[in-house]
Amino acid sequence: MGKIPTVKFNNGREYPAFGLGTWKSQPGEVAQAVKDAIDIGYRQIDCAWIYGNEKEVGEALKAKFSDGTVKREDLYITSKLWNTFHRPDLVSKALKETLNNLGLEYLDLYLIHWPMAYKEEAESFPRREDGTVIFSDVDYVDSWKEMEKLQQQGLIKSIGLSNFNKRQIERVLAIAKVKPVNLQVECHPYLNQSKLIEFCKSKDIIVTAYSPLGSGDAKLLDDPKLKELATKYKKTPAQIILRYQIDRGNIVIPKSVTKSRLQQNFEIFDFSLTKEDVAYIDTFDCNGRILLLNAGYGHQHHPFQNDEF
Ligand code: 1BO
Repeated sequence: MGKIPTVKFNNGREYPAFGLGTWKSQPGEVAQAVKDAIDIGYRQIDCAWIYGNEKEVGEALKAKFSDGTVKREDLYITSKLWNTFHRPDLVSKALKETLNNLGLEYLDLYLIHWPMAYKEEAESFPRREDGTVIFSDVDYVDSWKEMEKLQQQGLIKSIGLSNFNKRQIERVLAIAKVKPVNLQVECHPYLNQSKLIEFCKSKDIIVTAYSPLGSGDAKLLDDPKLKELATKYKKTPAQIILRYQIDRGNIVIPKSVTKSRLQQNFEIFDFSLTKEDVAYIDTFDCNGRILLLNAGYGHQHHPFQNDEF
């Protein structure tokens, strides 16, 4: 079994190019999944306040520190600032809640989860009686300035963005004293994000692919062209898709709570795809975005409303 490759952020820090996604992992199952993943060799865990399971992730981390499997400095923990905490005076409070949930003194990477701010200090999706979400007009560039301060205070090693489009990243870069190191977006063969990745490379920003295996309804995993590639490399379609991201220079964070699948997803460091096969998989793109975040429709900062990438 090969070693997990790393990427280098624009601040000089190395980050594992592979980690465990925890979005949609239920509180009753995520702790065991994190423990199993660390035992298998995973060293990056991707979290977010909105996933509602950070406390259980924290319990698993504590157990793995206590039994001596890993030390804090062996792990790379990411989390994300939710939309109801964008207002500058709430950013530090939100980070501290996440640190408290996870039982950590610092995060390795903290991202603004979405460019849209929602009404502050209410429920996570504050809604009117008609069901529409109540927005806030806080501008994410002001939240970014607070992220920079938290990094200076040593509470975060690196800062970045998630679900931002090119124009929104440019707006952050225009005011940034600290450049974002990372952009986390939905990315898989049916939504390969090539233009956005090319743009990020030109700005020295590493892309993380979330939902790398698609929607989980097996549509992508059953693709006959991927099955052919899997046969050629003696791997599974899932392993081909995960390796595809690593061979493009991206970080990939597949989610699973099943030990055998955690193990299978990890077995991708003993081979690589040829350039031709990466280019071939690029041709599968069909603008197949799964997560549109309809709850943010109509917001001035919703990232996917126009033809922008
Ligand atoms: C609402 C969660 C999106 C993926 O991080």
